[in-house]
Amino acid sequence: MWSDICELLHIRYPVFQGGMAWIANGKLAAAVSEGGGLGIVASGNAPADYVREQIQIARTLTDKPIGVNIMLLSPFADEVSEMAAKEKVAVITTGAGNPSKYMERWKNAGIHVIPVVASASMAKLMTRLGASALIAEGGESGGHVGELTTMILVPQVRDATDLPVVAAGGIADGRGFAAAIMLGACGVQMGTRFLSALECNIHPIYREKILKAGERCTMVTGKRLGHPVRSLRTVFSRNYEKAEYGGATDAELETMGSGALRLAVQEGDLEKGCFLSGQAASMVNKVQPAAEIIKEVVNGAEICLKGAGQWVK
Ligand code: TUI
Repeated sequence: MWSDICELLHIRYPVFQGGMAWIANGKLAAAVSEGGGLGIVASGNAPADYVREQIQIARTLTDKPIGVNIMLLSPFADEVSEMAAKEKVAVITTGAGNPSKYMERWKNAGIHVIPVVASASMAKLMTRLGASALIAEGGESGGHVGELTTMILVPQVRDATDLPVVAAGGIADGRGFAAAIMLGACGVQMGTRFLSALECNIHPIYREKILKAGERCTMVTGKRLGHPVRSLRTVFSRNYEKAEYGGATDAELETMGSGALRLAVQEGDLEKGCFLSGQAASMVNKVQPAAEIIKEVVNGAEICLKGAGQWVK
């Protein structure tokens, strides 16, 4: 597998690791980049100092390109944005909003800006503002989700821009990768599949929940507050849903949600923690090094794509 995005970013395989808040640290990002993909340090709601430290950790572990994901709802988005520009990371991806106001600064620092878009109109805007590529993320993904599925979003983003498109949401093996190529993508981003990477430092309870997850393992909560989030179906997410539709105030919901990502990742707290996960959790069944995950997915896609000719007589 080789595509425009490999050329552009100097990576071996067109595989990005999603910028998962509290999870995608310097160690995981470096392992993915060493494996030939693009490792991404997540900022989530963390201050700039923490994110800078993680970039530095990644840089001690690999000399390959790494990216930083900026979560635009974060109270620290401004300072993380400035820090990432000063650090001159290879790539900035963004999530959960519109990064327009930062784009000029990042581009002037020589950084490739690759925003996550959840619609074709956002894809057009980001193209106009000088993005290097786009990530089209469907609602099968974990965390903050848009309305459209990957199947519907990717072809429409393909038609809306001439930029390279990376598909995300629901992709966890070679078949998903090959399907994304058919929809017009030139690469994929995976988050949930990397939750089982050896180098991914999540609580053993979180990892176990992902490995054992069945096909109806996730649900979306948070629509009432305008921030729909996909997570594992747990005591916490069921209680949150009950509160959401059972008359809890906005302030009560905010209190339930605050700190919930950290409690899942670091404490494995099934009652107060929010275990973000995509629908693909049911396809994640083994712990293996990040580099092996990349190889397996790429090999699987190659087999699918090479065999695709059989359908045309
Ligand atoms: O950002 C994500 N996934 C995330 S962010 C996150 S942390 C969080 N914590 C609490 C509440 C909310 C988030 C956990 N997971 N994925 C990228 C993504 N971006 N998916 C969808 C979008 C998106 C949606 C709307 C991007 C742009 C957009 O445009 C809105 C606008 O302003 O026009």
